[in-house]
Amino acid sequence: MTDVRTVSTTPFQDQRPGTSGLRKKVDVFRQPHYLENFTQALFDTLGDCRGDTLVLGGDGRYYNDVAIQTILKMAAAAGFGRVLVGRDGLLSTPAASAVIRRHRACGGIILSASHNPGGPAGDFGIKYNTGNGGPAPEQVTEAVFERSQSVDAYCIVDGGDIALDRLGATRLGNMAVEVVDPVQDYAALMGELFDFDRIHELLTSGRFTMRFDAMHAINGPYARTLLVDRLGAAADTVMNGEPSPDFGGGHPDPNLVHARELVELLDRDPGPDFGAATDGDGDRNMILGRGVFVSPSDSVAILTANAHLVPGYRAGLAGVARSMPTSQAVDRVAAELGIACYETPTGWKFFGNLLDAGMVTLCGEESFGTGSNHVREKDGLWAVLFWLNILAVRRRSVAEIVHEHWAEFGRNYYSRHDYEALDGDPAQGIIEHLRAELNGLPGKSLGGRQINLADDFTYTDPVDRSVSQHQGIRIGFSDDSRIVFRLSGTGTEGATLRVYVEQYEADRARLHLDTQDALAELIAVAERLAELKLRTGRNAPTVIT
Ligand code: VG1
Ligand code: CO
Repeated sequence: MTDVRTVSTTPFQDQRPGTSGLRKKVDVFRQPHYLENFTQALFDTLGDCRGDTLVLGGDGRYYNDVAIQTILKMAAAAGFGRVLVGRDGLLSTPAASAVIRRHRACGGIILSASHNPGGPAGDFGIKYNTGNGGPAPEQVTEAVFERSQSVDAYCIVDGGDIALDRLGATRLGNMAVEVVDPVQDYAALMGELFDFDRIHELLTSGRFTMRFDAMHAINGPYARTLLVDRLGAAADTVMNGEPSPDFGGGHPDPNLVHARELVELLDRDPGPDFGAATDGDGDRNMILGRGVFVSPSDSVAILTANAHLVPGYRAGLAGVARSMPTSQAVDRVAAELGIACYETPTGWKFFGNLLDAGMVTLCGEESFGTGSNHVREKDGLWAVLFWLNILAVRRRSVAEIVHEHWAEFGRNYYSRHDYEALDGDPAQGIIEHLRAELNGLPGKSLGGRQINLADDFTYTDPVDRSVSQHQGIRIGFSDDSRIVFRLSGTGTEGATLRVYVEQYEADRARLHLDTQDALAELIAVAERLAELKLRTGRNAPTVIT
């Protein structure tokens, strides 16, 4: 029997989880007792864990290895019966969700700050997922925060570090530590959903080439196993495939700015037919074709429209859901299919109840997130395989599929403008200024458009009726255009204001405009409403996606 040691501590004020777990600079997490306090607050909130199974893994970023050992020793002290930990402490976010579900664990801890940069000067994060495999709902994260504010001691077993480099079981006190293959369960699940024979045929046909950019992050081994070993893609398909603690010094965010190497490859003539990238923890995805970038909002709409071509979804979709700022492209497909489309606040945790209740099958967010009821997280590689399955069946190029989709449903021009690392007060000031204006806006005309909706989005969960307020300022116009303003809940430096702009276009002659040009008038309206230049002191956004 290993001794449990009780260590006294004092609370940290800043342990409230954001959109997706607790994210801070590595230096913050390295403060004595910081990680331990939060972990103890979590275990206290969960209650009696004796005999339970916990899943544990992370995206391999700097501090992952240290944190894993601490959490293992605290889990043993809390009385967990068994911890399933990915080899070398690694699990992508969607794979962790799959492992929780397959092994009926009570929950899991994922160490990641997702697409935020890593390394000693970068970010670290910790997130708890419940037994359904999904991010803990707000009630749970709030309870953990509450507990963190009064935690005065934590429990830990003493002893040396556990070797995590070999599969198999060891013991830590009374707890079993099982080191599992991080890819195996996930790969098996993908094989159940997609037509691997058709995809294999496409990838070995000699008429199709692709590149997958793992961005030096967690998905390298997953992509190599699935795309190269199982599906026959060329050996050089996976680029930046070795996970590294600082993501090769890069920013593991799969968008046109940070995945530039891939974007440049796709721009070459002749470039690959298909390109994709995923983020730090493997849950985000970017899809590219020759000469075309598929906006994430369009991607979820296109997957919905083509889901009947994919074995795992052939039986039909129960419904779909998108986060509030995501474009309404998928709404049009849902209407055509006669299925429900739900609008939830930003963050994957809000899809959990709908998925658990069988009310939706596919979900998506504008922030490069797509997923389904196969797990309870967004899933980057799943989205790539879904696209490959569609491409294999339809034998059309990515551009043709996108353009045909617009021709059928119209196009929702869409863009997000981020103002990063603002001072907290002016950022909050913009939201408060808009809030104060809301009542006077409906009925007003701006830039030739009539406002028919202006509110601060409140969501009532259709399943458990829980209410989430202040989820973003929505301004809707009579022509279905929208502008949304909200503050990010994942940043670690100052405040980030996100401005989301959307405009619907049905005119076939106007389906191929440059996105920023098409949205120029609406962007000007956003500027007028929020006084962005004046209040941010910036002439332009930091990042446009
Ligand atoms: C952002 C995105 C949101 C996403 C969240 C977590 O949150 O906007 O859609 O769910 O990141 O994704 P925020 O609060 O910064 O806007 V990940 O891949 O960073 O876990
Ligand atoms: Co992520």
